[in-house]
Amino acid sequence: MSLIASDHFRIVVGLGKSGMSLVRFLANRGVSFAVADTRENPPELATLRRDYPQVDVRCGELDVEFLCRADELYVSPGLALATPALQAAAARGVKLSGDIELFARNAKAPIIAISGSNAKSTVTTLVGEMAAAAGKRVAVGGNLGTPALDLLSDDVELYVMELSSFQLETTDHLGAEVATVLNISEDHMDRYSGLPAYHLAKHRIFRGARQVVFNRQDALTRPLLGEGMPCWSFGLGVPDFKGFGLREENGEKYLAFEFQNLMPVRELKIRGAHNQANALAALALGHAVGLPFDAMLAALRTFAGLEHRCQWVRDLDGVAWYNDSKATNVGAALAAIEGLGADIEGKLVLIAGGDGKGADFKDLRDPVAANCRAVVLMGRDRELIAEALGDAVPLVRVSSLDEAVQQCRALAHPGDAVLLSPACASFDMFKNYEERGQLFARAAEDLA
Ligand code: LK2
Repeated sequence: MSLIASDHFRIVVGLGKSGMSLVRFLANRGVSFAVADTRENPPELATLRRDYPQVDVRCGELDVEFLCRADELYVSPGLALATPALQAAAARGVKLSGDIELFARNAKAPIIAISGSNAKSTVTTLVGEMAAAAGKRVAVGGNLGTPALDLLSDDVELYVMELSSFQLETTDHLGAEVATVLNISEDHMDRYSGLPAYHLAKHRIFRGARQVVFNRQDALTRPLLGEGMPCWSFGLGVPDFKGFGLREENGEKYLAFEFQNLMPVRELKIRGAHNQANALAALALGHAVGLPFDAMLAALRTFAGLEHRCQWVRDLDGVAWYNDSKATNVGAALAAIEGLGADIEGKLVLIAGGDGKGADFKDLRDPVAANCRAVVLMGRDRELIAEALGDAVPLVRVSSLDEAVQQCRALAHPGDAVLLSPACASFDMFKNYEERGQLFARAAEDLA
């Protein structure tokens, strides 16, 4: 039975991946709806016309009168709620909502909800594998992979959801069994007035949550209204009551819970301190929903990391090539530069640049000076990065990814690593970060 009344009229605003999942959901439940998109030719238009020819679709500039025919709009995460036409409709009493709100209203199994500026895909995937290893019928998706509404099924026992700040902005009441904001660092400053507004959007994940996981090393991840809610924590320090952390014993470093050592850190396949924090966060989330430690640790031992996330591509003439195209903000690039930089004999040759989304790149300067031989800059905001880096290391400007790869080959010495970790979104030059990563990997593989 659907939990939404069918005598109402809805409009799906934005016809991308999640827009299409909304269309399927509403159509299957017999709800009357229309579709609007700001673009003349949205990506899923052909699919919509083929599968749902009866649906009214309006492309191009949003028409307030049309939007006001609906009592609820389901707004794409790609469209700012501050868009004047949306605000005009809201002022006339139209409710602004989104796919995650609809998902939360209809999900019948517990939800593990994961947000943060970085590592949310890694932790979401890890928790999903932990649940599967524990024999749970688990559904994993949201901001990564399958859109939330496509996961809904009466067979599912546990939902593991990655949620972006944009998705949370259109979600009133998530009601997660356990929710976390893994970390907060600057991102999307083209859509938020500043860090406080971004922080506020992320913290909507805690609405209606029964338990919380927070990061002891990042105060911005603590819920402000945590009273009465069971709180678990993770961090790289020694853990205390209800905490996951690291403990050293006889020269061996362990993942630990409270006063119990769980597993030597060296058994993890994913490298770097940030990945140890990711493993601890996943353990905390899994423990909160009662997953047994043996299954969770087995999943940790086999997980080798995500595509486009500091992914090894090839070795050539003593140089290792890594694809970290998923680094779409400064915090992510820093984790890769410091993590990989500490792991290699030589230095890094870094490829950075793209759509900086209004970021301040100054935090890159010292880690780049310490870890990089040179930086190859591309994309719309390359001069902003150049300015922030100053004379820390040699800078090379290029106008294509292929050219970047050629330059890296010439710059790198044996023992070095080439790292694509752009600290920027890809939309100025590519369809998305996946396409950027694939083209990089192909260009690197094609080097003779
Ligand atoms: O900001 S996003 O959540 N993701 C990008 C980022 O983190 O910068 C990914 C960057 C990359 O290089 O791949 C985001 C941006 C734009 C979006 C979106 C999510 C546009 C969209 C859906 C989701 O559809 C556009 C429809 C507009 C009517």
